[in-house]
Amino acid sequence: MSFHVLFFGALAGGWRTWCTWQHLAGLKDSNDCDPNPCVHNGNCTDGINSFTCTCPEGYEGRFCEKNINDCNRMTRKGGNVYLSKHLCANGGTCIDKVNDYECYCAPGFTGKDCGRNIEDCTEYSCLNGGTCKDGINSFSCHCPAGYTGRICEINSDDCLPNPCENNGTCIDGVNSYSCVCLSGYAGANCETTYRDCAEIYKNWTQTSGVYYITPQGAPKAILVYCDMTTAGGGWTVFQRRVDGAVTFYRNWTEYQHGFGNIDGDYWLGNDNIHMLTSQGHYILRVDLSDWEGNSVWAQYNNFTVEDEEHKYRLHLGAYSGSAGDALTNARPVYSNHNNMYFSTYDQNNDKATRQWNCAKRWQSGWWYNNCYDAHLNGVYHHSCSYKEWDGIIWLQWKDKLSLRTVSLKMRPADFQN
Ligand SMILES: [Ca+2]
Ligand SMILES: [Ca+2]
Ligand SMILES: [Ca+2]
Ligand SMILES: [Ca+2]
Repeated sequence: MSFHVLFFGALAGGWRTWCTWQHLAGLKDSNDCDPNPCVHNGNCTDGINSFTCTCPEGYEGRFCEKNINDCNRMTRKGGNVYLSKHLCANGGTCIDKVNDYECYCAPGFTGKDCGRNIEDCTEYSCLNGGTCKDGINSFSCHCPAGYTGRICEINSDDCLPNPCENNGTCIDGVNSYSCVCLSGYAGANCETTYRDCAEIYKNWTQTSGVYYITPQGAPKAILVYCDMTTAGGGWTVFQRRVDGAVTFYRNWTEYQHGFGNIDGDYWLGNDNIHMLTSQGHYILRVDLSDWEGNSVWAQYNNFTVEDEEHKYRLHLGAYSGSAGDALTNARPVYSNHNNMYFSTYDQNNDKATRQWNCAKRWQSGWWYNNCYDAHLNGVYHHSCSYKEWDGIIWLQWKDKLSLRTVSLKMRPADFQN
């Protein structure tokens, strides 16, 4: 009995297994991999009424239909899982590919992950020796002294504000400048002035010509002709007659301020002559020539001319020279000019014994006495024709004949060339 029960028990269990097998066999399970349900070349494994897709790298999903987003790839480090931070760095845009990704980099970056800053500096980026520093899609220049601008292209203007004094012209350099000085000025900034032609001779040039000088007390520089050759040079010429182009029949104010052409016939002006002779001990030199080509000279020590208040009174010391002394040792019948006041036709300060206005009578401005032995501002005659007093006269040389050229000049008594 017991065996019987056991048998049937065993039989019952076996039956069920068998039945299951019989049942499945009876359905004849088909190949679920035919046709291959796996896309993207996934490998299909048939199961009982099922299949399994083994996907190639880059795909997932039941049918391998899903392209894994490689832009959100998780990486594993030290037991932590996180989204890779290095995918498309520096603002690059990630495009998913099959088992791959591609980065479209922001401007200025390159590399698989846009991690590399493109070098924007070339040897031509910065001019004039500037140093280039790479930036993001840009560069900056560190400029050497004297240059500015984005690429050091601008030579900064060292002439602003103008460092040159006395109307000197500034020439911009590289982190430097140079001044082109007006005649009569010198020094790096044209700051040096000269009080007379003797200083120009000693400190600047020994070439005769027109220069600016600034006598002590002068409100501004004045143009003069410097005679740098006669008797050692250094002469400040304050009167000159060479061609008669300028009339010397002028009024008080004109003689006060000066007139004429500085490179021809001119009178420097009584105020200027006064300022010049007030600077120290000056000597006066007179150079004369006649119409036959002869020339003579005269010099006087202690030459001074007083100011306007004292009517530009003339003072002269000892004479020397070859012309004869027509200014201080005049024959008594005529005139000694030493200590005389200046006269013009509109301001008569002469000592004429007749009822004359010497300046008007002889058409000149001069240190008249009664009226003259020397008359160097007289009318210019263009020939040697005898004029009997009228003209440019130096009585002690040519008597009453008018001369061809004359110049009056001064120089410090202690001048040494
Ligand atoms: Ca199957
Ligand atoms: Ca992908
Ligand atoms: Ca760069
Ligand atoms: Ca410059």
